[in-house]
Amino acid sequence: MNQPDLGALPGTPAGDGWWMPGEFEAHEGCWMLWPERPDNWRERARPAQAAFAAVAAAISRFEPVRIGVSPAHAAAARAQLPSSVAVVPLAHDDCWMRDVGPTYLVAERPQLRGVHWRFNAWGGLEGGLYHPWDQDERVAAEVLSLEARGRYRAPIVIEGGAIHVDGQGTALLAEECVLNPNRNPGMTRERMEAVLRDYLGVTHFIWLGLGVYNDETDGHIDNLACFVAPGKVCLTWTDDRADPQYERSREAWERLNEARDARGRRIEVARLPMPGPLYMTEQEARGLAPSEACKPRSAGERLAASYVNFYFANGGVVMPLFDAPTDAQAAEMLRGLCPEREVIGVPAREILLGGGGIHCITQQVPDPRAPRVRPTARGAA
Ligand code: KQY
Repeated sequence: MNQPDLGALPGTPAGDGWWMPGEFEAHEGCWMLWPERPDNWRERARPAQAAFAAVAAAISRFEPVRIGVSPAHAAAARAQLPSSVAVVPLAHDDCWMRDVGPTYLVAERPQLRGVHWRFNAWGGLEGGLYHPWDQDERVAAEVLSLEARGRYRAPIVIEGGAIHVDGQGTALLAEECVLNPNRNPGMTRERMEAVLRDYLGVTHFIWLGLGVYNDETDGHIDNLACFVAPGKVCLTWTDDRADPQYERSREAWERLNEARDARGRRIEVARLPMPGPLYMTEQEARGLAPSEACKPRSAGERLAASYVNFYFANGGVVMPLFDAPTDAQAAEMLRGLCPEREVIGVPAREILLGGGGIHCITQQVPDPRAPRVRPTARGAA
């Protein structure tokens, strides 16, 4: 039973004229969280902290970055981060700002609001990734309150990494995750679409099936495919028919080729090569603190690596580096897809070992001053 949330706005974003813009649109800045827990991040999270600091430094070349840090870690984080990155005291259980942070909304006026989704650590007590998650559940509300922005409390469990939009009325989603009963048991696709229309201001859905093989989020879209512009999607891809990712990507490719967006356009699809396959090593697994509170990880586990898990910054693309030959191919493709942006690679294996990528650890704050027109339903554009 959802408790009434007295600090939340009444009504719904769409009803009030708000919508989620595309990530490729102008930003005011970026939020991140600091990795701290020794049961998810090896060697007391030191290698992950170095990787997060490198991501923050790369993004801060393009836009302001704020990073939420538990008070006990504030001094150590400050010492590891460049002075261009602001450190903000913020309690959290782990560090996936994409998933626990607000989904920002824009309107035809220079302000922002945010959606505070319900969070259950990617599946709750049956199959979720850690417990408790009560501090993570509050991160979106804390961030919006720090920024004095209006907050809508959504009635569903979902994570930011499960949602991509084109900012013109289209949402791109994966069934494996968004319709998974471990998030919202008993919820139908129709009801889910109705809630997402209300809270994202979208009018049209492109549903893909399964996400990336062995992705512990149950197939977040942000690891499989993303919009690089309205009408243009990039998809993680392998030509190896024997790889378990092949069928997943092939099916997504077919669905994207058949799809239309909210404005009735066909989707142009670019295939980004998949790295690896990559696996956790003995040494990496040995560096994790044993714990009852966190999903165990072991040597030999396939890692859900994907170049689609990059971050759009103002004038830049910050992409994960995993594996030299495919890194170069993916970077080349992203330069071709986003010729007006500088593409920067940041080593991301340490982030991958914790179960995600650069997109998963970031949350863009849209620029509320960018001129925008409210998306309209198909045919009315
Ligand atoms: O895909 C994402 N947005 C987040 C990955 C979270 C993994 C938790 N271990």
